[in-house]
Amino acid sequence: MTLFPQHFLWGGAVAANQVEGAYLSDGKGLSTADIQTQGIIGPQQMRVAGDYAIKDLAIDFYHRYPQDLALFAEMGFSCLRTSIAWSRIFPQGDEAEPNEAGLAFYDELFAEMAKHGIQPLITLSHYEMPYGLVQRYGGWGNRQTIDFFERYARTVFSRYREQVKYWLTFNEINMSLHSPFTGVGLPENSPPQAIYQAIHHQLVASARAVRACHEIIPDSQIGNMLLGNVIYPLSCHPADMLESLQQNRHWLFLGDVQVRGAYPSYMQRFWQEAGITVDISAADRADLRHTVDFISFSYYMSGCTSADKALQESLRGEFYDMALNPHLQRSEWGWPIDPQGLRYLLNLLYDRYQKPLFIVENGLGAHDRLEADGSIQDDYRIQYLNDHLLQVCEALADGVEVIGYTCWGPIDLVSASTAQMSKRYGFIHVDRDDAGQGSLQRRRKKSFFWYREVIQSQGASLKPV
Ligand code: BGP
Repeated sequence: MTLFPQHFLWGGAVAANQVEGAYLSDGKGLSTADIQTQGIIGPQQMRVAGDYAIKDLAIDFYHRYPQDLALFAEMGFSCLRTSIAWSRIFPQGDEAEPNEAGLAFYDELFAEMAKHGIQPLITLSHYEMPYGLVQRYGGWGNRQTIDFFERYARTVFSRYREQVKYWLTFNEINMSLHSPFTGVGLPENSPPQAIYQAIHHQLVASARAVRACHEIIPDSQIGNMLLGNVIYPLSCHPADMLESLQQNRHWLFLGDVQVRGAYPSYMQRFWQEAGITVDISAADRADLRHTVDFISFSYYMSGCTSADKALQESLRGEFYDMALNPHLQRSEWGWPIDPQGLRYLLNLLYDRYQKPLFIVENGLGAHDRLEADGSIQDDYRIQYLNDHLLQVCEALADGVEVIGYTCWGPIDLVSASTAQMSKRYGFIHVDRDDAGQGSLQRRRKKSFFWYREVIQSQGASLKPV
């Protein structure tokens, strides 16, 4: 078996709004994530005054990070992916000066990570933006938001230039096509015309952040972040093959822009046939030429598509309109489990872009049971991660350049899609339930010791299937 390279970055990934809590502390403004009290997918229940949301406290990482980082270090993490909450730095989004208390929090967080030799991988915007920008400017629908974002990005690059060498621009940038409020701060029922225009503004902002990062921190690397939405044809019928090519392009075009610096030609036909006109200026095209150093992505599942839309609808799963694959088992939340899909995706992206790849999310959300002796025997999680990591080994053997792996939620956190605590991903259990009850105590699960061994042995301890 090919083992992981020596400088491979091992760790976990979290997002500010799913762990920090302290949602209005030290001058932080409301973010779009604070507004979505019930999760990011499906019918939105927007916060009204007096509402409670589980993320208001989340797992209180804001105050407990020293203890949590010590546990990550105990597992041998060389990297932790988290995000900066934009509204801690610019509470309303359009201020001329940043909020010093917000900046100071991340100074301390990064200093603590450095003590443990944990490299930060920082997402500039993980499913959140200052809500003020939505209320006053219409979110990413407005070009001015590009300038506000650039100001924010330059502020944090300048402040943390010594501490942070790995950056990501927008989390799962393709998500806006499914959940426009989450991705671009537009109403959920926005027409495709408005969504593609907002996405375009975000792509320009991403490219401007790449340029700023290269200027301000020359020894840094900055990547994009895609939801690895692999879609297989439901059959080998040529029409199904073509349909899967088109469906994959619906998310890959974002990677094409961020990696190659221009829209791919197939988008012209797509927009034309859909009656969409995206306003792209000459200055935008020049900005887009600033391309990422590496590609990062999340991978949880694969899906299927068919040219026969009635058939596809009849096989529809839990995730958007993807049809279920009859060959795959599913998680308790209905997400198809497909380890080989990860090898497929790594090869697909490497064939297409020949850039280093970073797997920045992967994992199994599951109910855990606390045994009478206080242990958690999460063998299902171990199995899931073991099988996926074996496929990363296969991709390495295929010659794919993979620079790191940060599995999702190394510590239990609030689910993005459902706002549940009970959908657990962690190696570390957090005592808190869906109603917000619990001591917040941290406990090592069986998988904690398993992951520690995987990291220590550079993958040699993985069990062949
Ligand atoms: C990704 C998001 C994460 C995360 C993960 C798991 O789409 O980037 O924020 O939450 O999915 O999803 P969930 O929390 O819904 O189980």
